[in-house]
Amino acid sequence: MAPTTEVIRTTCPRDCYDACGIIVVKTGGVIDRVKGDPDHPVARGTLCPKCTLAYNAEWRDPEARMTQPLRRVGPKGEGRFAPIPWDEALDMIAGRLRPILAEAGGETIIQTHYTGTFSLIGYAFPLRFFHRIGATEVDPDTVCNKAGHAALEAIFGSSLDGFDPRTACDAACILVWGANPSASAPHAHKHWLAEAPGKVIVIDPIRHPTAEAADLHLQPFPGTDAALAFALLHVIRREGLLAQEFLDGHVIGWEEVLPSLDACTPAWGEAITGVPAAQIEAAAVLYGRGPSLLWLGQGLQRQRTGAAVFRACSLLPIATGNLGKPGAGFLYLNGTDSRGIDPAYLPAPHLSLHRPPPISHMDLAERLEDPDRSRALFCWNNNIAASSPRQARLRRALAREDLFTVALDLFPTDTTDYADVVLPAASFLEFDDLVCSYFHYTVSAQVKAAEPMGASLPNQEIFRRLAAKMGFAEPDLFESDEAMIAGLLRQTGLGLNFAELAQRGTVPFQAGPLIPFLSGVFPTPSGKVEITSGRFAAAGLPRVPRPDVQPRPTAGRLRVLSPASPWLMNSSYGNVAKVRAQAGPADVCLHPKEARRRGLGAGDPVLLKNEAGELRLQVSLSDRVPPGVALVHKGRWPKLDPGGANVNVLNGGERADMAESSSVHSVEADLVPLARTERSLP
Ligand SMILES: Nc1nc2c(c(=O)[nH]1)N[C@H]1C(S)=C(S)[C@@H](COP(=O)(O)OP(=O)(O)OC[C@H]3O[C@@H](n4cnc5c(=O)[nH]c(N)nc54)[C@H](O)[C@@H]3O)O[C@H]1N2
Ligand SMILES: Nc1nc2c(c(=O)[nH]1)N[C@H]1C(S)=C(S)[C@@H](COP(=O)(O)OP(=O)(O)OC[C@H]3O[C@@H](n4cnc5c(=O)[nH]c(N)nc54)[C@H](O)[C@@H]3O)O[C@H]1N2
Ligand code: SF4
Ligand SMILES: [Mo]
Repeated sequence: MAPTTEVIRTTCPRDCYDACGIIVVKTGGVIDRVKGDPDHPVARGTLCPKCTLAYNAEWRDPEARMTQPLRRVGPKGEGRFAPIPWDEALDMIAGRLRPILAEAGGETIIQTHYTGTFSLIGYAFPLRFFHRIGATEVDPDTVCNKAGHAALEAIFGSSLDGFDPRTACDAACILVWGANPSASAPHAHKHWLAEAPGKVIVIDPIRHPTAEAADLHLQPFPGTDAALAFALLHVIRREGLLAQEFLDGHVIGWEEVLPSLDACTPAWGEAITGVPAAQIEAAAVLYGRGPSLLWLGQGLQRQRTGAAVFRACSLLPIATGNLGKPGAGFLYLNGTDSRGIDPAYLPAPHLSLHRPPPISHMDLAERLEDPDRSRALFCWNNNIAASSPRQARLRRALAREDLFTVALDLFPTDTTDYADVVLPAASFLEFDDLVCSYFHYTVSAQVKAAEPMGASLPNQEIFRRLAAKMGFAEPDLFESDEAMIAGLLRQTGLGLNFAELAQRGTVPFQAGPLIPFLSGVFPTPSGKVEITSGRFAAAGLPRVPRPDVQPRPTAGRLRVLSPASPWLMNSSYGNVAKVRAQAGPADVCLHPKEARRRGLGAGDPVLLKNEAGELRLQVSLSDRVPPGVALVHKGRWPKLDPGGANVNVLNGGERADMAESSSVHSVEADLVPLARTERSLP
């Protein structure tokens, strides 16, 4: 008899705008293919190449995955471990935590987490455990997008109520500012933008494939976007495209911005940003006539002046009244609240008796250097040794013998190499959960397609078991996945149970497009858009947004941009052999003129070097990158590259201007040629 074939519909839970629908094909009870769901409106039958490669190789390979709890047997950082049973691993952890809690307090237990998996329960349920013990959270958004959130919340009262992508059919213009959908939202690039009836404008220092496909690409030097926004506003006002009624009725502070527009002519804008005045004119008119959508990238705010940039860019929809109507609005990230989900339900912060202040990723290395303030570290859904700032310093701190470290992951990463105990996490193919795209207003089922590999367990089950070992009794710490999924689905009001959702895969949250701020009332203290919110002054920023820019790098230095690679998902897939083959050796991409000026050619070995560290790379050439900029993609695994480092070794952890957030795209470095023979050094 031929083996039976079974098809399971599920959802990709990576930190990606697309949240693709997946088809898992099983033959004789074993998965033999993971592919795009042809019926899914975003995936349309194909996953991105990186996920296709990873989900059909290492993610299902017991040789590549971690399948048992491990106890360290070598020096920290070497990654030498012995397998141990779950009971022993959890006893060991509980045995270390109890005295720390009794003697030093929960705040000396540092926990870092993020979006390694972004399914709702796998992402948030473990926080219940950390709230219960009063651990110090490393605020996850500080490594990614917190400055932008802070600025948008202050101005609009929310950073999580973006336009509904379905409203693109009503938009005459879509402005993508400092995002690279061709890498970070590949299906939005391929379908959503390509099919939008309106004109597409991209503002990005790099001519990435989305910029290339756009009707208009403005290429400012990094860090000059606030000036560009003001030059656009100058033209918008001059052309009579201000939405005076909206400004009069719904906005606080516009009249304080107006005087500074006079000087911000397109010629001035060109001199400061490098964008030709004619392009500034054209973009301003296109956007200003509207209706227009504004996609604010996360890359855009990873700057020292990230919040100032967001304040300036936000003036565009405000001044032109592109808010609260079809075909208009801004999008940063769309939150789950707008799908009815109570943000406090999964993390259950009420379990904390004492909640120590969170710290920033910018301060993580320093905190971990201090034995009095950090006795233990938990790292889950997050690969800090690859992705957090101050890489060299952080790794030295992680090597502290007395820092009791627990890491959860699917794979033996640079971070797990430093752990005392490693706990193997099950993959998204191995448990039920829900996924909410942060772009599309949808709700999706993540459906178990196989048993957890080896002895691995989903994050949530690991923390339920650890809570039991600790002798905790609060029922919230033991809530079942089934009960939580049912509870979450009830909150959405969709009227579907999990089996029904699983059958459909993905459903829209509502039939037609959501229109945020439709009532004209904003969730700010005044109910209006607050350009001059007191939160800015409290953060030490000017009361009124200004066209300030960051100084260009000093002579000889390059601005290092380290955005998303199309082949990697943050640091995920850094170990996938076929992905590594596609991504090639660690490279720094330069404009041919920049390289020529320095006497360098393709393939030449170089050192990028600054106060924080140095990184050995190979030169590649492309006129997509402007002169003065070095493009080095994020996410490679340090231990698999020469020198055991990646681009974060150059990231000194300097903060953005708000919310203790990352300014990694402001990093500057010198480029030092190496002799060809030095290339083969270890
Ligand atoms: N230079 C530079 N650095 C950056 C950035 C940049 O632009 N430039 N961007 C920053 C940004 S935006 C982010 S979000 C961070 C993120 O950086 P990372 O922390 O590297 O993020 P991921 O690769 O998404 O996930 C982390 C780990 O989660 C694991 N994982 C996957 N599924 C599960 C699971 O179910 N359970 C558990 N326990 N683990 C799982 C993966 O194997 C992976 O090792 O990097 C930041 N670092
Ligand atoms: N393939 C892939 N997809 C991903 C990820 C990944 O690592 N790989 N990561 C996921 C995560 S965690 C996140 S946060 C998102 C991030 O997705 P995006 O928001 O797209 O962020 P980045 O890739 O960091 O940078 C986007 C763009 O910002 C530009 N940029 C940098 N500095 C400036 C500036 O000063 N001005 C302007 N105008 N542009 C600037 C960069 O050139 C880059 O093209 O992507 C998610 N999707
Ligand atoms: S990472 Fe993004 S593009 Fe790739 S399969 Fe997952 S959701 Fe789709
Ligand atoms: Mo991110």
